Amino acid sequence: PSPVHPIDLLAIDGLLTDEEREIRRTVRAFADRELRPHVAEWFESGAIPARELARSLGGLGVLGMHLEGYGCAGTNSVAYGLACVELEAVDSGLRSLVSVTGSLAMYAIRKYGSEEQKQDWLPGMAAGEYLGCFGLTEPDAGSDPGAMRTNAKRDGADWVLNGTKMWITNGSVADVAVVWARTEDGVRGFVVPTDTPGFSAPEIKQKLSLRASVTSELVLEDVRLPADAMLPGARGLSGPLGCLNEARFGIVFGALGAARDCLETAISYAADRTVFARPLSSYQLTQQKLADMSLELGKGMLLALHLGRLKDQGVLTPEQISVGKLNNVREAIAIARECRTILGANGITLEYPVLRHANNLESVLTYEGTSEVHALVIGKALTGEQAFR
Ligand code: TGC
Ligand code: FAD
Repeated sequence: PSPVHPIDLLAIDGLLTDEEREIRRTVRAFADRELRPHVAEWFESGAIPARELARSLGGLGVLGMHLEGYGCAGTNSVAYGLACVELEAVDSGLRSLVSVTGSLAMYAIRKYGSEEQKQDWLPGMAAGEYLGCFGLTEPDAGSDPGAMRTNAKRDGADWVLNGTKMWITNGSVADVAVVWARTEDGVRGFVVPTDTPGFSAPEIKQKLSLRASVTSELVLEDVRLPADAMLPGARGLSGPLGCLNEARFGIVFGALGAARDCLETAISYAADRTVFARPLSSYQLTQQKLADMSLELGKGMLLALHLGRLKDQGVLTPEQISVGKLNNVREAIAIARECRTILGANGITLEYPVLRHANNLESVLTYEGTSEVHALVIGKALTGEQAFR
């Protein structure tokens, strides 16, 4: 590659191993072949072929790819992050499908599940035969999951779950839901097959963001589960929050994929577009915009890679993940919006990806901890004072 490659000006590629580059190449080729040609249509119609996608993503090996055993690929965290970049360079909704399946639902079962739960679900989820979702947020408890109302009560040996979860990715298409509920013993996680009587998952429509992703409500009305449906290894909020660390990590990388796709589009558009008799790319104002965006993309990638190396050494902290999520999503959305200005009116259509990415990033800024929540996590680390409540 040329030393001034617009998308890798800092030659960060040289910091990756051959295996990481190879995994990235494979995911990028798959994304270009199987996903990119269809994504504008999925976004416009607000419908994705989730089951087919899950099977092809399972075949690619990206579902739970950084988990060990049970049919999972067991790659390092950096390789997982790079896969997220390539998927999100197509659409945040596709990275979401992978994040929620692998980093939330599968991770919860892998980390906190019984041997039987792992055997029952993980190989099928890794292969994309079963889709998973993760129900933490409720209509009145988003940033403050400790305020959840969904509850699980004992009835003999069984558990009976009641409550409502909201904004749940993959909800209506999932075969299995990991649902967090209040019990006498604190918050516990439950593995809920979605065909259990009393469980329903109406899809949320009229979204203006993440349209190429299924988002649903989960309604639990006297959902009766056997005693062994509870995840034995998770007790208290640290259970679900431990899963969020995984998905947030994927977003630290993934958001930069959306930003990269926007910047590539803007650079190429500016070269082709003539304004006042010269290419748009020849104007200083345009070059200033492109230079600033390239700086933020490069810094964001260095940050992501640093956090990935820390994660692979087993020393990454939640506060460091908050630094990455806050910075990289904030910069990605700023880049997407700036690129939209370069495309002028063409920037508002689905013919180009920039406003689709910008709209998607509104969700990414909010889910997995809003930017405000991550600022407060960092604030607490800096001052020792918690300002959440
Ligand atoms: P706090 O009192 O601080 O902590 C309660 C317990 O949890 C532990 N803990 C963590 N453990 C692991 N990882 C973390 N990041 C943790 N943060 C806290 C903590 O040590 C404590 O443990 P213990 O044993 O002492 O009980 O909790 P708090 O109620 O004050 O809340 C803190 C706060 C606000 C940071 C937290 O609640 C939070 O992160 N809120 C945001 C919620 C959120 O991110 N929801 C995301 C839902 S899933 C989703 O959005 C999926 S979208 C994915 C997609 O489509 O891609
Ligand atoms: P609120 O918590 O009501 O926040 C509203 C505003 O108040 C925000 O700006 C917030 O930052 C601010 N705020 C909150 N607390 C404070 C404070 N202490 N100080 C200052 N400001 C504060 N959840 C799941 O469990 N599973 C999923 O799969 C999932 N997928 C999602 C998919 C999409 C497309 C979206 C949009 C959301 C998804 N979510 C999911 C939910 C997501 O995690 C929540 O939306 C998020 O945690 C914020 O909660 P909320 O929307 O209730 O906002």
